[in-house]
Amino acid sequence: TWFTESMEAGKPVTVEDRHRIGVSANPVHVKSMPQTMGTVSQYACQRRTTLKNYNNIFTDAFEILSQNYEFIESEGPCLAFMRATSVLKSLPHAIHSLQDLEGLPFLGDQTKDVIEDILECGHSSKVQHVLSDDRYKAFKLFTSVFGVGLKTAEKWYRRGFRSLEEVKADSSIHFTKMQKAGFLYYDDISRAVSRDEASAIGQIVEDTVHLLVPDALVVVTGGFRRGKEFGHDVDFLITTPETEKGEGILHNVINELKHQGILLYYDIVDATFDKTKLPSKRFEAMDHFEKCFAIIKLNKKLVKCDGQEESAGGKDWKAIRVDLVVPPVDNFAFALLGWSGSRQFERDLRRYAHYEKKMILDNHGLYDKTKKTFLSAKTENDIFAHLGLDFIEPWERNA
Ligand code: DCT
Ligand code: MG
Repeated sequence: TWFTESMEAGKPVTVEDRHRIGVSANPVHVKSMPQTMGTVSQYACQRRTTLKNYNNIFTDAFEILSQNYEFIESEGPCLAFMRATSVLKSLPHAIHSLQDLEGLPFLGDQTKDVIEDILECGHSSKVQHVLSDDRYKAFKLFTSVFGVGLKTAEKWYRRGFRSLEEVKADSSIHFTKMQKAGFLYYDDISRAVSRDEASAIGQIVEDTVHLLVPDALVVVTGGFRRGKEFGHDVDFLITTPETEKGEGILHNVINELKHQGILLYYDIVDATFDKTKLPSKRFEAMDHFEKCFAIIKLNKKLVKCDGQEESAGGKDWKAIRVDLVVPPVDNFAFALLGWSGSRQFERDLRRYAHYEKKMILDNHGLYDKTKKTFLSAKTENDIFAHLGLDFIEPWERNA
């Protein structure tokens, strides 16, 4: 591993080295494997994963396989490949041989076979097989439409559809409002959102919010907070220091965007927050904050470095997917941590809290089952401290 290599090279192992690989000076006890010096933690929240990925050829393959397992509802292997992907992304070096995998968590026989294949012939036959599979191709295509999840993809696949044209042409299908927008703006929203486009959207959202509540806080979360150059949407948290001032803020922001004529689609989900309820153990469960899934019409003139790519129909705007989430100020730190992702980082934060700390973490709060009490937090730092974890910067959460 890189660790023994650097030791053989006689280089002292620095604190920075430890931080890069996510090994603290006092590694926590992990039940399922020995925690020796240089061991990569089984939890993404104890690793530092930047966007620099030395193992793309393997993780790209793993991601295709894990998505295929998701499509065929094979949960165990899906999770196994997601976890292995995440471990490889955290490594500060490329894998060159099977020996390099020794001691790494979640790199079992299944994943080793794929790596061996790629090391030997440059590609994985298993991946090639999936890429040419009818079901995989159809699911990949159908779920690329905004508002289409696994259930709908399954339905369309079973009815024999294989292309979006076939789906659109069938007059017996009832589309949701979301799916109608998904088809209408498909060319734009299936294309990645750039960082400059995200900034332009951020300016619009911020200006609009501040017009209504000057001291409201508007923070970009999701992939762009983690430093990504591209994303599939732009995620924002909006909160007001005093709860009363925030009353109706989301509805007012939406009305204002409508008034500006740039709101192409929106779906407001009202808050269903109930303080008496314990945090949910299920990660995939949606949080209870008031939120809005929207599509905003972004004038290309507002984008600093507009790409050379011609937009569909030569229009001077691009439709952008935007999520606005409005947590109460007391939950802000938890909402920020939850919405910053990555999804794997969040899953492992919760798994770590549960198994190592007997705590339940979600987007609303942190509950200590031993003390039978909620632990409050003003900042993300507070939450990491409650969990006994070293702070991981947002750009190190690309697990
Ligand atoms: N999230 C959450 N609960 C949900 C959905 C998402 O807590 N029901 C979190 C996990 C990641 C974060 O919000 C943002 O979600 P995405 O926009 O889907 O992910 P992303 O990392 O921003 O990826 P992309 O760059 O593709 O937008
Ligand atoms: Mg996002």
